[in-house]
Amino acid sequence: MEGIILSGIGGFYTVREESGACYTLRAQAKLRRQKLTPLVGDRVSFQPGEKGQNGWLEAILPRRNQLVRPPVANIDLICVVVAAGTPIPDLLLVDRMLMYAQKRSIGTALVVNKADEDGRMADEIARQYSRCGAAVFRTCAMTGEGVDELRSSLRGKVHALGGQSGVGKSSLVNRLYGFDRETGSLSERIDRGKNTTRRCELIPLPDGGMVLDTPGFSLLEMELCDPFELRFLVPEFAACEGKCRFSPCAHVSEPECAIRGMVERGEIPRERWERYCTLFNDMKVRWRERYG
Ligand SMILES: Nc1nc2c(ncn2[C@@H]2O[C@H](COP(=O)(O)OP(=O)(O)OP(=O)(O)O)[C@@H](O)[C@H]2O)c(=O)[nH]1
Ligand SMILES: [Mg+2]
Ligand SMILES: [Zn+2]
Repeated sequence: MEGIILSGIGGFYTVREESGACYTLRAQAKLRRQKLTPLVGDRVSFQPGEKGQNGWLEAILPRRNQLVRPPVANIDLICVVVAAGTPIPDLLLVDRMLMYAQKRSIGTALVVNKADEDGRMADEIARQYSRCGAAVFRTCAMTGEGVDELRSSLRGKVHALGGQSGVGKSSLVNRLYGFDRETGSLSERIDRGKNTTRRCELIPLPDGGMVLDTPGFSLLEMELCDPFELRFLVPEFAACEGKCRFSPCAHVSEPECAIRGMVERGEIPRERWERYCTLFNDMKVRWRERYG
C-alpha cells in the first residue's frame, strides 16, 4: 500500500492512505541500515499491521524536494511567517528562508502577522519584500485580517508555515482552518524554554491541500555553496543580471554594478540588498574556510 507520512513520533509514523485511512508504522530495519530517515510529507509504501499491531514502512518513494528546517518533504509552498512586533523580526532569517526555498524551486509566501501590534512595522516589512518574488500578506490571526486572502492563495496546496517561535504560526493555522491547535504566549514560552509546537504535523484539508504547522526556529544556515551563486536566489536582481561591468559580479562592491544602480534608484529596497551583502560575505568566509 502507499500513503503519506503525516507525523512521526519516537520512531512511529502515522501514514495516511488515499482513502483517508491512517496506519501506525515503524521503519523497517532495511531503511534504518541505509540511513534513510522518513520525513513528514514523504510518500511511502508500506505493509499494514495485523489487528492492533503496527505495520512496516518499507520504502520512501522519490522526493520532489526536501527541507532540513522544517524537516519535511514534498512541499508545494512555504509560508515564511514573521511578526510585526514580538518576537522582534529577524529579517536575515526571512531572507535565508526565502533563498533556501528558491534554491529548491519551492513556492513562497511572506506572511507579516500581528499587523495589529505595529501597523507601521508591518507596512515597512511589506515594503522591503514587495518585489521579492513571494506574495506578501499582512495578517492578524486574532481578528482574521488578511486571512481570507492568504487562504485563497493556499487552496489545494501542500503548504508549511515556518518561522521564529511565537510569530503566530499555530494561531494562523487555527484561524485559516478552524482548528484548535495549542498556541502559547511569550511568558509561557520562556517558562518552558521551548516551542509551543514541538513537532511537524501534516494536516489534510477538505480542499485536497494539506497544511503543516511546524515548531519555530531561530537558526537556519544555508548549505555551503559558491557565494557567487547566491545572487541567482534574489529575484529582484534578475532584471539587471548580466548588465554589470564585471562578470561575474557579486553585486556587493564592484564598480559600475547594475544592481547597485537599481538600489540607488530605489528599484530594489536598500535593506534587502544590504542583507544580501551580509549573506554573501558570510558565505564567502565559509567557502574560503572550506576551499582555501
Ligand atoms: N496581537 C497578536 N497576537 C498574536 C497574533 N497571532 C498570534 N498571536 C499570539 O502570539 C503568541 C504565539 O502564537 P503561536 O501561534 O503559539 O506562535 P507559533 O509561531 O506557533 O509558536 P511556536 O509553536 O513556538 O513556533 C500567542 O500568545 C498568540 O495568541 C496576532 O496576529 N496578533
Ligand atoms: Mg506553534
Ligand atoms: Zn553587479
